[in-house]
Amino acid sequence: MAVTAVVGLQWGDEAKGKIVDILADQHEIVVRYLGGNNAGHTVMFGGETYKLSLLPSGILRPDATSVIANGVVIDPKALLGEIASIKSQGVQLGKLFISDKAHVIFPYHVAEEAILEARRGDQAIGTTMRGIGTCYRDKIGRAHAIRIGDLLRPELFREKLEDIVEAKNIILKAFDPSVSLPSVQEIYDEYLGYIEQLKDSVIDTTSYLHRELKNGSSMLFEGAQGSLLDIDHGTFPYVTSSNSSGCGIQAGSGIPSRMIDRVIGVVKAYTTRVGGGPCPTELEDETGQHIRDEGNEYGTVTGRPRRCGWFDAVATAHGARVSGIDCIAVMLLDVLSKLDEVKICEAYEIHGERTTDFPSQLDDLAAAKPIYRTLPGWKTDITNVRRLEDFPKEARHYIDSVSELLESEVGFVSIGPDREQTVIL
Ligand code: 2SA
Ligand code: MG
Repeated sequence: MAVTAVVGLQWGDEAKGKIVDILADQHEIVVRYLGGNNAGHTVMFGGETYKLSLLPSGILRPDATSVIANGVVIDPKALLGEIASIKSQGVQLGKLFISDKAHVIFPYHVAEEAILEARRGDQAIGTTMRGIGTCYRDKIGRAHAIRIGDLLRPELFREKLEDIVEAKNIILKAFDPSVSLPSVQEIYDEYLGYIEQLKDSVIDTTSYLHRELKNGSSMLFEGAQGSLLDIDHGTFPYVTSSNSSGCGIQAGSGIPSRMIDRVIGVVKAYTTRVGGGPCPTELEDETGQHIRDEGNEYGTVTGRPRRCGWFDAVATAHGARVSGIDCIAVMLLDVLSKLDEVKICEAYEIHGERTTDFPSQLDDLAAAKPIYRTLPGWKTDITNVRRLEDFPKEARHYIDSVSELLESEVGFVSIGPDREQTVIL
């Protein structure tokens, strides 16, 4: 298995971390290419639970190399905190490389996000409040951006910071006169302290990854969030601020997609969403609460209850198309085991018309009425199943229906949190 990518096809939290963990020991290098400490990956092994946010899952394996590539936005304080917390769990960390081109999150990014979200009132995006979107915006805007490589050049860093802090004070105080940002000196000292601790890991990861590809090293690209949160292809503006579908790999790492041998699209057997924005199959009833309880559907980073609903094949197939997948991993199938019947949304009705195209406009998506295919439940504990042929026929039927609607083969079915609770096809 030379170069593999694992990408979420829904609104994040598809349990990508589990698939990455299963594949990690077949790959020498694990690469994160987008997002930041908004992501939450839970990996369980040896009876321990590890919560990762910014660190690639490869970090839990001493023989793997983890790369935080250029497309990631880095809050160095959060990164150092995460490293310390994983170490305190007794893990011997693998080697870590950080891109000198990755952009840096500063306190003014977090402050500005709080102001912008508050101004949206009941239309708030429901972000993770980590300064992700405001940092990406400054990257695209160029004028107020600082990269990891800049922190290694103290004079340049200081010069940029003076200009930026002045501008941020003008902008943020116009919104909210009571805003109080740390001074240039405070930020400068704080961030020089962080980079001092991280500097041995900072390299040009693009050149490194290309060299390793030439050497024949195996690589695993670890997605964060999901395809429907993609800034271009997701449910804008209720999205994250980066290309969180498979599209992001190339820009976020410098590795062209034609060099990737296999893209695995990860889907949950139902739908969840955290934050605002339309979600056509959401169930605001007992069944929705049942799924939330059975699936323990609460945010890893923020602890927010996730919105739950039936599997949405229209939305997920869109995620699958833009991500260019080779197979799917169907996760958390066991969560549906107690239900008498299960539903899959196979089309939308929008303003009286049936469609399987995922709408590009938010008001059309908000108007979409799911057209369901109802399937019988399996009403059996499936957590001990290890082979596809051992699933009850109703569960097989469910898996086959998902595969048919996504026009993709199934590569994995997960029926519990443990590594062993995975049927590999
Ligand atoms: P942001 O903070 O700018 O990226 O938020 C924008 C939208 O993206 C959503 N988002 C997520 N959705 C699901 N899971 C995410 N990661 C954490 C997790 C979230 C948590 O794994 O559970 O703990 O709450 C994630 N990160 C961003 C977010 O909800 C906004 O809708
Ligand atoms: Mg998550």
